[in-house]
Amino acid sequence: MISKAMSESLTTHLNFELYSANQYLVMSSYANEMGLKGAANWFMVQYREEMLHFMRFYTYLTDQGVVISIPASKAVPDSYSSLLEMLEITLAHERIITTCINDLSEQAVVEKDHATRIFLQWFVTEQIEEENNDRDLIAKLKIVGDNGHGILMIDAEMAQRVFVVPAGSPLAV
Ligand code: OFO
Repeated sequence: MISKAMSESLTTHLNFELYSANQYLVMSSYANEMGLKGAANWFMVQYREEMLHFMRFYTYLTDQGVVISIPASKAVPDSYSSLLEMLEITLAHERIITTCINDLSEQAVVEKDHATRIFLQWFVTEQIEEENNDRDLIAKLKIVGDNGHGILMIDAEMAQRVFVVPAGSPLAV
């Protein structure tokens, strides 16, 4: 059994995951238009991961008998000055998501809702990887600065990212 307060908090977060997916889909499109096909691939993989995160929350909530709600989603920015700016926005966003996951975990502990606490554990670990990936790319982009050759090398690295469905994931998208 899940409390009304916990299900409302999880539903709010489910909508953040959807916003994350939308944000990375727009960034993929923007990177493609900049001629950075590798970055477009990287953000597309990120989009697909976020849709899986969304589906994890969806499946958990529906398994708990909760009907989800999806209010109108906030518009995603669709103009960026550089790949570095896109990744800085990505890292700032993921840090907010980490705080949300920690707050949800805290709420689960306070409510003695161990099912939700265990469900959230996967996300606690996932956020370490998410932030680390972004920090890594930001550091490299700062090293190369405006050097086009350097940016293209990083773009080639971003082209290598592959979408992998983790074991036990709900419907892959
Ligand atoms: Fe990018 O994070 Fe979802 O959870």
